[in-house]
Amino acid sequence: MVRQVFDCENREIVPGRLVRSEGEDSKGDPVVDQVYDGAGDTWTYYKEVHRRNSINDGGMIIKSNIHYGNRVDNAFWFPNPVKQMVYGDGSGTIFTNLTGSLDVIGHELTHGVIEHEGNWVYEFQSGALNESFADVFGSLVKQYKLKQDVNTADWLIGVEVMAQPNEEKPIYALRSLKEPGKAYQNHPVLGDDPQPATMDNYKDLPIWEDNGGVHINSGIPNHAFYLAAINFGGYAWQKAGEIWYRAMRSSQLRPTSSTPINFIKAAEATIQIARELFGSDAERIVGKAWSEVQVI
Ligand code: ASN
Ligand code: ZN
Repeated sequence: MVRQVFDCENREIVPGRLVRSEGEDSKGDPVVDQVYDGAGDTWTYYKEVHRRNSINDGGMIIKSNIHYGNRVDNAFWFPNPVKQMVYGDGSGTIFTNLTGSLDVIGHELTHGVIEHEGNWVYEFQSGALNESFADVFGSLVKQYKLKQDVNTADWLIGVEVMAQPNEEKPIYALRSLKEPGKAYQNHPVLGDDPQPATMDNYKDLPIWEDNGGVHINSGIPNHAFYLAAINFGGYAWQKAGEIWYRAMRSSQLRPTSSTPINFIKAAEATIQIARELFGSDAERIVGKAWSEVQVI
């Protein structure tokens, strides 16, 4: 594994100043160390569980930029041709510094992995699948690191990075795969968690609202993954995670310019891969999960 951490020193210029390279000791900024360790945990997850060598499966350097801009409330993968991670420090109203949650780091780096596989267009159902797979693997990176089984995992994204503006009504997390729509309530800026868990609550949004709801309708495939993992039991990365990983790489989920992928195609691909990898019981478990969220 090869990592580099860059400090943007509150400017919005990428890359920032190189402050830590692979194998070097920590130099005192805890944010540098968090992102260095989190990138390492993500690399280790993909290598040990799915035998993938880094974001491009070709050993590429994982570059992380921290202290990006002034109190920026976001973290994101800068796509091709930059191919680097960027993390803001958070405003203290919505988020604290975005390197604080390993599942957020795993989520963002998974956007890089997806770019090198199906490269699912970031809008409507295709974008919601891009978001969902980023959440699934973000959560799995954390579960693997903590060796949590499906029952001990919290299935939440971003617990540690949520600012707590209201002590009486704690804000738990940014998203929940277990209970989409219940990650937070009465947030002073974000309001209530808008995620549906099933297709009867699918939000048909225009492109200018969250790219057609990519962070909203992702609750549906997120919950399908959760239900499949719970029914397999044990460690989620061993069966459900491997099936979803193979689906991410599958030719079945390669979009063409005329036909984007969608939830039904993701369901069909994961069901078929479940049978090929683990047999008919697995096929039934994955099929039941997608039918419980009303995709099939
Ligand atoms: N943090 C966000 C995400 O990874 C950035 C974005 O909206 N693309 O989904
Ligand atoms: Zn994302």
